[in-house]
Amino acid sequence: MGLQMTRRARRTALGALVGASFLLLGACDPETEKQFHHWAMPSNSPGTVQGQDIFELWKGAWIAALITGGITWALIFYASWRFRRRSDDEIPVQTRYNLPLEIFYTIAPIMMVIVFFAHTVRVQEAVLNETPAPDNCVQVVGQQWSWTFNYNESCDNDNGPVAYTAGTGSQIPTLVLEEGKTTEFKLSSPDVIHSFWITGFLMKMDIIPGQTGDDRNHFSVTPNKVGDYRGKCTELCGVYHSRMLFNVKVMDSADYDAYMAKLKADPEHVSDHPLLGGSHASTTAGLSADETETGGNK
Ligand SMILES: [Cu+2]
Repeated sequence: MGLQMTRRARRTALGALVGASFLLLGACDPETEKQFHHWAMPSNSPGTVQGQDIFELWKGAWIAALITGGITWALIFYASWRFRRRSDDEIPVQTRYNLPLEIFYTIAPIMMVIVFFAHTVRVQEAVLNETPAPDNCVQVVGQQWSWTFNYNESCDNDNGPVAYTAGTGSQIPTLVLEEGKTTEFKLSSPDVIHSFWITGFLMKMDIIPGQTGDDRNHFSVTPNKVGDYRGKCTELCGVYHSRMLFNVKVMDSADYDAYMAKLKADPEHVSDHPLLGGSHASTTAGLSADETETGGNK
């Protein structure tokens, strides 16, 4: 019996050691280490004013979960040690009902869900709050299977002239944003539901086909850190869903203006109306010429 316990204890210690070394090994990689400091979020997050609220919510959820986990583990270990079997011919008192305990473990999770829910609603309100006058407006099109970004000349006129960039299945487009300025995204899809996600901004939103004008899903961001970010589609939207990547560059105002001036001077990137997919989806962007719409080669 004594020997068994020792062997088990030794095995447990070995397991803990292996686990700890995995953690340490992971922490050696600088990117992973940065993510540890960001509670497993991308190292360049939150990246926007609005993302800060989301980041705080995420951190709070982690802390609450860790406290709950700590208490639960402590109770498990305490109970299994304190009420262990002490000899071969005797078993510990068998308790079937404990009303106070049962009330506790019914009420406690309900309270937790209420608190999580309240904070989630609060942050959601803050993040989706309309910004009265955005500085820049971008009409984003997610189409099978890439992205088109229409930069409005004026936020007052969604149907007016735009400068645009469009990706294809084989070329990843880049969305350029201005640091310290609020950009409003209006999301359109000509085909199926996609989802617009800039990972470092900690915020994503579905793109629903059929929505037009001001009824489209939309939200605003105010990037506050110059740098490169990654974008993805997070709605399984077809065979080449995995190709729906885009890059995001946040630039200071001088660089942004220079980029826009260059884009507007290029006849291949200007249009007198936004490209919102439809007939454009298979020509302007989405597919390279040698691929059929269902993904095979022509
Ligand atoms: Cu998609």
